[in-house]
Formats: sequence, structure tokens, C-alpha cells
Amino acid sequence: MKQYFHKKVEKKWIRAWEREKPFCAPSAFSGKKKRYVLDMFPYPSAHGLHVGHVESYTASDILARYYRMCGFAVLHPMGWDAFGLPAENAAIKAKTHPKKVVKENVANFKRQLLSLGFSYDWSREVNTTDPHYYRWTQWIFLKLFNRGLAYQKETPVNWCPSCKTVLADEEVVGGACDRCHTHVERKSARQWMLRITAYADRLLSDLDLIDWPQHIKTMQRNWIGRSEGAHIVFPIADASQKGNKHLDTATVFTTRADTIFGATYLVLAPEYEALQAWKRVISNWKEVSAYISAAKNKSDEDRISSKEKTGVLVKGVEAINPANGKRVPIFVADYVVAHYGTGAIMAVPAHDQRDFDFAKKYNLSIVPVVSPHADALISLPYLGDGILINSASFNGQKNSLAARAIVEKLKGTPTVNYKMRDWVFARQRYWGEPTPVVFCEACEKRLKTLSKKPRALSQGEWINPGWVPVPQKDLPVTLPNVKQYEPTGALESPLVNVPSWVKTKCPRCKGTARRETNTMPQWAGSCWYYLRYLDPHNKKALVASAKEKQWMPVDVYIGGVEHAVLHLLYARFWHKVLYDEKVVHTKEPFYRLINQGIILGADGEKMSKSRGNIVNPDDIVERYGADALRMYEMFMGPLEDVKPWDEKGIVGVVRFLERVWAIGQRASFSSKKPSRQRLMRLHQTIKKVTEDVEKVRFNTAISALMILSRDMGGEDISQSEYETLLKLLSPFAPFITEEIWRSVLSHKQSISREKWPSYASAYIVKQTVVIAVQINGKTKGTLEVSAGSDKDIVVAEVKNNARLKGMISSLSIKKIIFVPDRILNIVA
Ligand code: ANZ
Ligand code: ZN
Ligand code: ZN
Repeated sequence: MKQYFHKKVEKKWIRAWEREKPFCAPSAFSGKKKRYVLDMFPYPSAHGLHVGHVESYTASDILARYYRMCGFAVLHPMGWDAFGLPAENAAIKAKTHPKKVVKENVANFKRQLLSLGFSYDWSREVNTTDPHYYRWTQWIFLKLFNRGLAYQKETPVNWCPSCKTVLADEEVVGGACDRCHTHVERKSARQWMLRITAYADRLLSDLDLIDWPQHIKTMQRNWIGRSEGAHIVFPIADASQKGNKHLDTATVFTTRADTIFGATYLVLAPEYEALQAWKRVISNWKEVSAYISAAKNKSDEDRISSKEKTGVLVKGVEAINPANGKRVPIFVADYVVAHYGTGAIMAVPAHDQRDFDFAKKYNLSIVPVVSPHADALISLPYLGDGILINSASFNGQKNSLAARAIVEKLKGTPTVNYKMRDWVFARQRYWGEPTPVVFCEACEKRLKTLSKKPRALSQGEWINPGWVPVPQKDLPVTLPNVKQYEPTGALESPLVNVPSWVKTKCPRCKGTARRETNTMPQWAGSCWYYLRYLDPHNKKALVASAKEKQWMPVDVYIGGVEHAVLHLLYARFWHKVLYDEKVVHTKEPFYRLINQGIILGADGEKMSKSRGNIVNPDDIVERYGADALRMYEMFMGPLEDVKPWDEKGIVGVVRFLERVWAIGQRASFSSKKPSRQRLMRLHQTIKKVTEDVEKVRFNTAISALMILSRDMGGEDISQSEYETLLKLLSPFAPFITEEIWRSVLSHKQSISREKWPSYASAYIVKQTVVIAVQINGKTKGTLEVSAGSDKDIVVAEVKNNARLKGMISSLSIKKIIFVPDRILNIVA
């Protein structure tokens, strides 16, 4: 028997597939159904591919190969998300250019992906750092700009002192930089912002249109954080005497207007603007302003999460609770954040934990206004529902129903708030897409004299006076090729030090202007790459409309859960803008999303350098072959589960592949027609594997193939039975099946072009068992049910059975003893 040498065989087919290109997506496919199977393209780091990449890329590859064999037109592309800090930092360290680092890393990644036999259409490869690509990233930015969805704002930002750049809220986890875990500082800076909040409602409601894991939808819902409540005005006591119009009122945002009779004080965020205007009448201004300054340096995260609530009483100003006319004190405290709601709250210590803790600490009055029932003794704070008490004419009403009436009576305004904020869209680093706008002082001056927007002017220019978009024909604005690009450490990009690049002509007035030097954040390029794959070489458009209609939406998207609120939210947002621009015809980009679970090290811990438990896919491919690695990772357990690495498991898979190989090495196959029993086994396996692949249950599909191959190993089977096994196995183990198909069985065409086996229902019989039905241990009859039925089903069948039904109807059943597939004993 010839031995199977995975190294030689895999190398041979990698070359052959590169030559034959069997995986190119068809350009025209009228009448054929399509499947767009997408991977989250990798960031080509210096470390190369890790086993987590292999996991999700194998899963999508199995689907792509399966769909091709089922006759679909399949698009399965790959590319590189290559802007961003790691490449830039690596280049700085190596004293070279990020472009060079990216090129080397991409080459290594591509070698690895090819070695694993992934069936990508490489003719569609994209790279976000390629000017031909980022030209269109800039083009989308201009669309956002022109629609008024990109705007400049002086705003407190998250600053990572180690990465020397600002971070988006989504990139800050627990107060630290998501990338380097350095504590994030607050700084104030002029930034480009994208108005993602304008799409909040659509981002929420369209979640209903897509087939995504529930937990990802929940994460997005929570991140967007839609909250229905009301603005309610609290007048300031003696405002007219104090003679300052800013002193008139304070408006709070509340989701619990029903509790207003229990609002015993107000709390303002330290940044609350009116505080500054009240300076004159605040008798302890020194203390208040010291508190305000201290709060500035804390991140929101710290402020909200810190257990011990702090605050300062604002002396000299009091508010009036509009519900009962009582005077209430005003505090400034940093547990109220400035940018949510109005930055002011009415505190109801009896029914809110934070307010309760604060009131206890500062000895403030606590008035319960909701009670489970009229004279219940409740422990405070009481967070549940009930009826209103201490609430004048509203007493006795259900609190949940009274809120609206109270808002109405107090002339409040129903208001919707979102937790999500606009997206900080500027980075002070070199290695990113240049932002395609220039600043012109002359244009700024001219615009500021106008009181109404001229019709020809885009909304973007109107709301960002002086900022002029680079004309489409001048895109891309390319990064200047410079030697020095280290971050400055100040809140500006190193591009400011390239005067020849910065200085330019204003596209509108032809005067002198300067380019925007902040680059786009790393997420920009990945917001739309799935569209460029459809038409990667188009010079005139981001994507030709016909191609977009042909392929969109993405049918299956596989990737990690870490992208739940970053990439997956940003991409949905841009897609919706492109939908409004009529560039795309679907409301959502990714129809079905699948999350792979993390692969842990053999020690059950997260793989990391410091633990020394990282498995390098290259080593496994070298030792056992790509087929074995692919199959092992799919066999480890359900795709979405977290699972530890176990080298022993690979050995099992290798043995299975050797068994399949050995069958092919037989001198001859049987020429007899297989028995009905063997056909039934074969067809049931086809059905099982087909259904499991459709449902992405690859581990059980592999089990079924293992059982079939073991049986076949001891039998005199026909070639056609063997070929069916090979076809079913080919999406999982493309190399060995191709080798057997073409080199051993001498077929001309790649096995990937074969038709997926179908099963005949004549051979699919439901497995049934006969169960003895007993009453008090005596068998009264039997019942035929599907094998593996559970107790409830069998009991239901008994009740449906004409004869048995009568026997049990008069019994008073004490208990039911059930032995699966054998006995149901009713004890009466
Ligand atoms: C009175 C009240 C009584 C409240 C009660 C809650 C419970 P969500 O669901 O997160 O929107 N709040 C409003 N603005 C705030 C801010 N800028 N910083 C911190 N807290 C703020 O929560 C809305 C509730 O959070 C609001 O309703 C307000 O407190 C508080 F028994 O008003 B509530
Ligand atoms: Zn950092
Ligand atoms: Zn100008």
C-alpha cells in the first residue's frame, strides 16, 4: 500500500489550484442561486495566523465548498485590514515604513491561508491600505460629510498616553485602552465625529431583519441603549430676585416620572453649563469649582462604576419640585454624566439605589412614593412596581400607568435618549486613511457672514464652516511617503510636520488651504470591504450596481464575538448611509452571522505569549497536515463553544484520514450492487451530513463520516459508495480527497466540482422502537415510537392511543417510571 505523505500532496494541490482557479466566483450566473460566504478579514500582524483564524476560516470554507457542490454561485473572498497601530508601531521599532511591514505580513498570511486549502477567490483580494481601495473609503467619508453626518466638535475624548492617540468609546474597556490596557485619560480636543446616533433607531429596529446570535443582538441593543423618558422642568427658587435668566430652571431627564413626588434633591453633572452662570450666587463656589476640576480628569467609566458616590451641595441655589412645590437642594456629583440626557437628574432616593446611597451619605430626606400595596412595610430602596403613595391626587394609581399622566400634568416633554454617542472619527497617527477635507480660512470667514445656507452648499460645509471637501476627481488623497512619522504625543497627527503635503489649494475659492492631518480610525476600511470584493477593480464606482444586486447581502458571515459592538455596528451604520445613497439595495449588510468560540490553550487558559500555551498552525500543518488541522478544529466541539486545545484529538483525526486513504488503496472495489442495508446506512449518512453542514454542526457531521468510514473499512464496498464518502468529506479535508479523487481514482476534474450527494427518501426510514406500556409493573400493551423519544412524548402517545387511553383515563396517577426506548410504567 502506498503511504500518504501530506506534505507532498498538499503542496501539489496548492499549486494546481492556483493554476486551475476552481474557486473563482462566476461573473454571470443567471438563474443560479448565489451564496456570499464572508470571513472577517484579518489584520495581518507579525505573529501570523492563529488557531482562532483557522477555526472560523475553516468553518466558512466548508460552507463555501458545500454550496459550490450544491450548485450555487459562490463568492468566498479574502483581503487585508492593514491600517492601524500595530503595523505602524512595528515599523517604528524596525526603523522602516509601515507599508513594508504590511507587505511582509500579508505575504506570510497569504502563504498560511493557502497552506490550509481555503477556497478563496484570490482574484478579488483587497487591501485597505491600497490607495485604489482607500480612495473609496474617502469617497464614503465625503458622502457622510455632505449629508452633515460628519462634523467637527471640541469634545472630551479618551486619550491613550501609550498609543498616543484618541480612542472611540467602543475601544475603551473598563477605563483602559482596549489595545494596550493603559489607563485612558480625558482630554479635550477638536475631533471629527460621525453622527451614528442619527441612525440609532434604524440600527435597533433592523436587528429584526437579520439572523444573528441573540447575544450579539442584545449587546448591540444595550450599546445603543434606547431609553424612553421625559424632560421635566424644575424651577429655581427665587430666580427672579436673583435676576439672572440662566437661573430660571433646571431640566432633568427621567425614566421614572411616576416617582417625582419622591424627588428630594437634584443632582447636576460637574460639566453642567448653568453652574458657571450661577457662580455669582453660589456661596461655596470655591468648593464647587474644586470638585468640578477634579471630575474633569476622571473617565466616565470611573465615574459611573466607583462605589463611593461623592458630591458637593451647591449652596445659595435651590430648586422647586414642580409636583408638590417643595424646595429641594441641588448637588453637583460626578455620578451624573454630562452628555447623557440633560446632565441633570431628579434624585429619588426611595426608589433608586445610587440616589439612596447618596442620600444616606449626605443625610438627605427619603420619601417613598411607590409601594407594592397600600399599607405595605417596604425596605428601601424599593425598585419594584406598585401603587403610588405620598403622591397627592395620584395616590392609589398603578405607578407604571401614572407616569404619563404626571408628565402631562407637569408639562414635561416625552423624550428618547440613547447611551450610544457619536463616533469619534479621528486618529492622531500616520498609518491611516487621510481625511479628504481641507481647511480654508477665507471660506470660513465668508460662510460666517451668511445667515442662511446657500443652496449649492452641502450640509457638511455649512455645519463645518471653512472645511471644504476634496473634489471626487482628486481622490484618493494619498498618504505622503515620509521617513518620520512617529506620533507627536500632542493631540495632533505627525502629518502636521509634512508642510509640503499639508499646504494645498482650496477647491472652492482657490486660495491657500491646509489639509486635515488627522487620519481615519482603523475601523474605517472594514466598514465596507465586503462591497469592494464584488467589484474590486472598478475605477469608476465603489461597486457597479448590477454586481451589488447580484451578490448582496452577505449570506453567511463568520467571525469573533469581540466585534459585536465595534466593527459590526460601524459597518451596519455605513451600510445604511450607502443604502440612503442608493449604492446598496439591502438595508442590512450581513444576513446571517455566526460566532466561533475561542480556542483555549491545552491548559484551559486563554492562549497568550506569557503563558507559553500558544499553538502555531504552521507547526500543526507541518506535523499532521492541513486536512488534519482543519478537521480537528471542527471536531473539537460545536463551533460557537469555547474549547481547549488537545493534541491527542488530532491523532484521532489523522487515524480517520488514514482509514479513508487505505480504502482507496484496495486492489479493486466490489462490482455487486450494495445491499439495501448498506444503502440505507449510506443515505442516512448523506442526510445527516447535509443537515449538519446546513446547521453548521460540523462536529457531528464528522462523527457520522467517521462511523461510515469505519464500517466501510471492513466491507467489500463498491467504488460509488466510496466516492460518496469522499465527496461528503471533501469540504472538510480538501487535500486528501482531491488526491484520492484525481491521483488514485483518476478523475479529470477537481472533486470540488462534483455534485453534492443527494439521498433518496426510500432509504430514509425513521428508526422506531417498541415500548412496553405497564400499569403498576404489568404490561398492558405496546407502542411504537421514534427511537430516543422522551418521556413526555411517549406519555402523549399513550394518551393518543385508542386502546391504552381507556385503560389509564380512570387512574389517579402517582408517578411514571420511564426507561428510554423500553418501558413506560404508570404507577397508580
Ligand atoms: C428619577 C428616577 C427615579 C430615575 C428612579 C431612576 C429611578 P436609563 O434607563 O439609563 O436611561 N439619569 C438621567 N440622566 C442621567 C445622567 N446624565 N447621568 C446619570 N444618571 C442619569 O436611566 C435613566 C435614569 O437615570 C433617569 O431616571 C435618571 O434617574 C438617571 F426611581 O430619574 B431617573
Ligand atoms: Zn493604548
Ligand atoms: Zn476657500
